[in-house]
Amino acid sequence: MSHFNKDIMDIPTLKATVLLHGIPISAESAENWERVTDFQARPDDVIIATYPKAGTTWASEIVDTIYCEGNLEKCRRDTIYNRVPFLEFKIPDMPTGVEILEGKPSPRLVKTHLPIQLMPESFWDKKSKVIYIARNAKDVAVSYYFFHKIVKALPDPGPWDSFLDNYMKGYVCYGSWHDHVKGWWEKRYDHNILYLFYEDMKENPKREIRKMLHFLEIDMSEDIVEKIVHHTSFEEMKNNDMANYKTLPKDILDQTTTNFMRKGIAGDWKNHFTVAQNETFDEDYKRQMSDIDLHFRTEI
Ligand code: PPS
Repeated sequence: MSHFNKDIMDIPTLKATVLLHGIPISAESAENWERVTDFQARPDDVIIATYPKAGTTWASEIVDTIYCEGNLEKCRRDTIYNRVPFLEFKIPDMPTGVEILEGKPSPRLVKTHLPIQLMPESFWDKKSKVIYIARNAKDVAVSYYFFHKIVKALPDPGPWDSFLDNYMKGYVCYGSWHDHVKGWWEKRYDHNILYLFYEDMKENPKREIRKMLHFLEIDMSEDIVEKIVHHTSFEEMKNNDMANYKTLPKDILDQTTTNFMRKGIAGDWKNHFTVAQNETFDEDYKRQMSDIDLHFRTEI
């Protein structure tokens, strides 16, 4: 696990975060922490858990479309952040994720970026189902870098080189990618967890949607599955205002320079990592991931 001391909290990418049980979390969210910890789960809650930028919105749209039995009209009833509320979300002058979730009828879909050790206990007590999506560390780094530029609640990422360095050390909101993916992987058989990979979803979305359906114990005709594959493709979601976050005001998310739905591919890191950055990253990665049998594809 990464170790933090007080000095590192001066690092620019950790601005506006505080350490909660050793994990940097947005200071706003931390203010609401008791409500998050005490969150009352329901047995039929379905949680989409991810490290940021791993495909949360994609998986959320898929699961909501499954729950709407492929009725696209129904999927357009509201924005993705209202259909699948963000558990630990808190920014000024908006209802918190917990508040939105408490007001929702069952079955609720819940988004979270929490590392497994910070999940509210109630999810385990109630045996709620969790779909964890993991994405390779390099593409996440690039996606997270661009996201820092457009989301106002996160600090400016600074130059790419220093962002990458801080990311490798876990000095970003939600901490170390390595610890996050490993933590969820190690506990995947202790709870009701389906662990999937973004790259597999890109390679064969229908196969991965079938895995979700099996896990959720839902039967679905081939026609509807095909419809879900199409509706949740990158191009469709990019143009769907109920999924692309375009409904958020600019002072929360400013998509003028970069879209939230940016590229949606596996392997974009090659356009951003220098040869030297890649070597340093690979060396560090080997060290951090040597203690676990968990393998990612950085291209497909
Ligand atoms: S967040 O803010 O953490 O909830 O972001 P998250 O949704 O996890 O990740 C955003 C990245 O996922 C890409 N995306 C998709 N890829 C493929 N297919 C579909 N349908 C899709 N929807 C979203 C999105 O483009 C972000 O990745 P990058 O690499 O930045 O394009």
